[in-house]
Amino acid sequence: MKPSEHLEEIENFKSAYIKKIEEVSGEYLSESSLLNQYEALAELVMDKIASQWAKTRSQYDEIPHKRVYLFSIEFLIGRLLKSYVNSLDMEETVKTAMAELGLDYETILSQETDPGLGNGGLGRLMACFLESSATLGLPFHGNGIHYKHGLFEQKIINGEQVEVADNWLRHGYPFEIRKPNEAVIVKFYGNLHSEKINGVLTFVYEDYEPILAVPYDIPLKGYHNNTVNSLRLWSAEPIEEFDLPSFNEGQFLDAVRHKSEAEAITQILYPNDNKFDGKQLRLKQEYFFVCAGLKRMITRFKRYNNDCLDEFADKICIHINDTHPALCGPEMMRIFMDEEGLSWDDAWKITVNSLTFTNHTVLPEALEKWPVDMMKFLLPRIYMIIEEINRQFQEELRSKSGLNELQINSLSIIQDGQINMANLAIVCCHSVNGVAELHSKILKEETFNGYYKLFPERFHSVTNGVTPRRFLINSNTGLRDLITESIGTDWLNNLFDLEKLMTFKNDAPFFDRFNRIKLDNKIHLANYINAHNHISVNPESIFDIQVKRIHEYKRQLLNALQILHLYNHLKANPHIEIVPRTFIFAGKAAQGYYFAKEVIKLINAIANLVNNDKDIRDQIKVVFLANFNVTLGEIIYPAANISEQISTAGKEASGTGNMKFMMNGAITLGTMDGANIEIHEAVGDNNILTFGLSSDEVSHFEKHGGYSSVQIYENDHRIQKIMHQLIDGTFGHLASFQSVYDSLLLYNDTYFVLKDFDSYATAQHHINELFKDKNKWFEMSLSNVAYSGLFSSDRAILEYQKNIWKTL
Ligand code: Z15
Repeated sequence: MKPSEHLEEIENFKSAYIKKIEEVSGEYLSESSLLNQYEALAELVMDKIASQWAKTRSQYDEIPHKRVYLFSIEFLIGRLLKSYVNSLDMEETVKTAMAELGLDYETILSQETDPGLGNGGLGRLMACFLESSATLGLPFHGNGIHYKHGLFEQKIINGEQVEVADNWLRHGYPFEIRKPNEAVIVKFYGNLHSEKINGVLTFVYEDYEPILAVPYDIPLKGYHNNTVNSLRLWSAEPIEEFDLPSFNEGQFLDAVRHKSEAEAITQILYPNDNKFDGKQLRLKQEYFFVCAGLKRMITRFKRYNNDCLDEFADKICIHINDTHPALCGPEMMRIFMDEEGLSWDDAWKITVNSLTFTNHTVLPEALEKWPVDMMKFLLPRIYMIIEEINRQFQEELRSKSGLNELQINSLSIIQDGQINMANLAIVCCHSVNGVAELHSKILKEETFNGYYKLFPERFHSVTNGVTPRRFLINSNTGLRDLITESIGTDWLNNLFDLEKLMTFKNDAPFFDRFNRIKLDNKIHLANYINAHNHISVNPESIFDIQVKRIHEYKRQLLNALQILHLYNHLKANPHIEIVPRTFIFAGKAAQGYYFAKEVIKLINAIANLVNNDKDIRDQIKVVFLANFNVTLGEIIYPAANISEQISTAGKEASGTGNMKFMMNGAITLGTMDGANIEIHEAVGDNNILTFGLSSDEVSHFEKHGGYSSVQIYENDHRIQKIMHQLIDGTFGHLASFQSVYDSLLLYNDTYFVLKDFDSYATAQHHINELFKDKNKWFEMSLSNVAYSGLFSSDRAILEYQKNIWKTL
């Protein structure tokens, strides 16, 4: 763009904005509230996106590529306004226009809510996938739930987590469009009976409760292109608004009951991550968005394919994100047979050929198992189909596989009165994949070994990725500009290009700027910490960060205990000088997860002890930041020196925070778990710190009843000391961490915290030494940025296309 055109664009934008302010507020700019200023900007940007949206839709219809529909019960999309502006390549224009109007762009952006429609990694991964596929120009759409209340907001009061209901729709949401004319009906409960209709035995479904599913569409804009895809979120509503005054009392109560029962379905996101909580309402949610999404999609497909379903599986891929949407299998069978009149065999072919499945965890407590009785009661026809899928599958095994009855039973979809949803998904889908190499290997060799032996060709692996637009380009603008000035702009479209940065490893001016950018990012985070926690931290200290859901297997406890030990060490040796260290934590614990909440309490208790102890002379600081979400992550990742990825080996399927930190130049301190293994391979042994048991060692101990934590305790004075401190009044005479103590010593330390303690502490000490060598540290940090190309979700999407969806 010529400078004169740019000036004109700014002027046009300013006048359009002034007009928009009046439209949204009925006031002049000078009188308008901050919220109105944000709304006006959001609407102006949405206008631009909407016209590209319409165009993308019609282009997809003209040249029909195979479409991918991603079904997921969570989509953690984060704030969108800045993403839209940057993807439209309008950052300069909007920033300048706002400044010339006397407005602060950052403050306006901060008015946007962060839709918390997911718990953690699983939902955020889907958002990264949607962003990448739009950026790659692929027809790829999301299907999920329009929760009225997303994940709770976390407050920390007296060192403990307090949950406050999320209300992201409080002021309305400018980036969604409600589509009432595309609503569909979803049916629950009721009875089935068979009847001959025109001589054909048919199942008649009666006395069911119909619920209206209304879609809301959110546009997903590609970066610097014209593609706009959709995320469709379904909201539950009562089927008809009754004419209330004319009702008698009984009907009135029925109507009110129906309304609130309908709305309950999409009222709230279940706040568990990696944990199955078998509530009937959750099963309702799962079927609700599966049924609505499939119905709409099949209707649309028929309209564009002369009512013929023959080519369905060639043109559509339905991807199941974890087992939460696994009812896609039986629901497709139901629609194809009961509504479209196909035979079982024809319906089955289309179903299996269009479905693919990603598993995201091997933790047994996360694997979904629904009671048969609940399924039968809530979804009688679906249950009947599941039974028939299982019966035919077992018949086939009996006739072909040579397996004995015991083996056949172990593969059954229905076991001990429960429906094993992973088994259902594997049988109904032609592809199953894990999310990192180690995870996929465990799926094949352990978790789903029986199925792997039957269908080896179904098993794949795609290592997760994250979008570099959100997690580097838009959130670390200092580093973005340095990279572009150093290696040009190709890296924006191909993250592997970052490898060129290695040519700067001996470049003094680059070294200075690289370090200055990290320092500025740390100052930014330090200011945030000061404003929110009233703790002053030293931006020159090592920022050592662990942010993620609080979970025993992620071992925030190991981190906390090591800090306590370091504190003891400094107290006992007052002359010791260490490189100052700021330990930062953030993350939510599920409301009902007692142990995880105790860990939050412990971290805050340690923070209190350490931060206020004069003997420590500010050499260590501990900070727990409240309410970790996508927005806070965008401030944290760019400011990190150390990325803590310390899960018990074999438990973290992949991790994606590890990739976000790496892209921003943090050095991983991690176990050989999940995608840490690929990070290690990408950066090389010198640019990562690994420690702890391998997953083989962990599973060996597990097969032999665990290890003896008491024995470790008896031989390690450091551990004896910290264990006593948990219960001896160190944190005040009311604060005792007996349950933490017991889990480690009495219940034999299921997650190997004490077993890995020594190796972890050694690695932590090593960091202290490494950081003193500024050149060495710079090279490590630079290598992490330079070799992060593999961890772009663009690469992940391309692999899915090639190996799983066969759309390449
Ligand atoms: C969740 O966030 C993940 C897996 C699950 O089964 C559920 Cl229910 C929630 C996470 C994994 O724990 C994490 O390792 C992985 O990186 C992420 O999914 C995306 O695959």
